[in-house]
Amino acid sequence: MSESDPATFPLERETVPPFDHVDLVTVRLPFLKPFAISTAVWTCKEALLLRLSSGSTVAWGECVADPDPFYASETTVSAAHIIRDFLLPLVEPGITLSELDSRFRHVRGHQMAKATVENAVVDLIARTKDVPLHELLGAPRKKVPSGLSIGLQDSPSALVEEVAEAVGRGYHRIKVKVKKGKDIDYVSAVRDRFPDIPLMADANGDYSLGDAEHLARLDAFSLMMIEQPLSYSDIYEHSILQKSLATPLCLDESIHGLADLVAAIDLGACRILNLKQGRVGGLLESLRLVRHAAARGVPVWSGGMDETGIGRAVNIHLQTVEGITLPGDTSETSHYFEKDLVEPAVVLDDEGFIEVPEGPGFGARVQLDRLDDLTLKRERLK
Ligand code: OSB
Ligand code: MG
Repeated sequence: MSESDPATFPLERETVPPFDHVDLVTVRLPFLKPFAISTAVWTCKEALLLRLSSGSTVAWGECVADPDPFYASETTVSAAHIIRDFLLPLVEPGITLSELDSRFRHVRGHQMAKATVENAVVDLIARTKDVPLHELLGAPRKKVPSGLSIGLQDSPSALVEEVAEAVGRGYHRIKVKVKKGKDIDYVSAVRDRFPDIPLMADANGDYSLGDAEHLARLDAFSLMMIEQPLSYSDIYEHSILQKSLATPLCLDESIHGLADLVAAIDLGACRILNLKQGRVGGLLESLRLVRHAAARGVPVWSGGMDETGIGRAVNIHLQTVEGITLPGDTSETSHYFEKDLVEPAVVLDDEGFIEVPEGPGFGARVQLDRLDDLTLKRERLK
């Protein structure tokens, strides 16, 4: 393909730098408070990190998989297996990212494992060239808007309190988790107190098509969107549900790559996309999704997986890309953690915006003493 081929991104022509060592590091960061969604309650962030080193240059990729398969089928342990035994052997210095992407397609699924390796390779490229990640993505430095995802609460009033705190901090939009039995009353209480804030709800697949009439009651609350009301594996039923709802549907779990997005938009199942780069196999595939969504007039925002400072920084860089048009799920570090792996922490400015961290690669600097304190396991792969 030629330089000017619109089907390619400059990132695809970057080449894999040589590297000396590869390590998998599992870390566990306690949450300040438990985070509950319809399918799980987490009290800590357990993450698999991939470390690549080349001389004194160290690059990182954070895997967005949880230790359990309650959000997606991949886990930290399945990702370690796929990375060690299938993906890393395909990573050859000198090949382009386009070639790496083709090689990875031979491995079916396992997008989170693929994204981990891709993220580490892209960070190594950026650090080797001494450029920030957003530059490799073809985007200018800019502040990105903030957004908060608030977990399931014990009562509508507890939720209203959480929302009030977030509004006070200046978050640009607020997402509340919902599930059967914790939905209409909860959203209604928030709307009563805050009639005008940009607000949305995320069900993580808790409902079925039989709940269509019930879900239509959410139309009364001017939500920006309802995220993933139906099964993690469904696209088609969302298209049926959308016909009986005024509120736009947003897909998260169901979208694993460009082909899923094309199908979902064509079917009318996805009017807004929650893009998690780790869920779709990495940054390059993310650029493809953003371009397709923009061409179809579908707004995109960057989701989050309550990442450590490594993945959080990657999500911030990604949001500099044109076509990511809505505030996402990028919160301050202090919402989740007392102690993170990196400096500086993510903070909101006076207007609720987030700065892209300065420096090469994803920018934030891993603090080795904290990493040691938070490490559960290390495995040298090379
Ligand atoms: O559904 O978007 C989700 C966290 C873990 C798993 C799934 C989801 C989430 C979030 C939190 O909503 C987003 C964040 O703060 O990173
Ligand atoms: Mg979601």
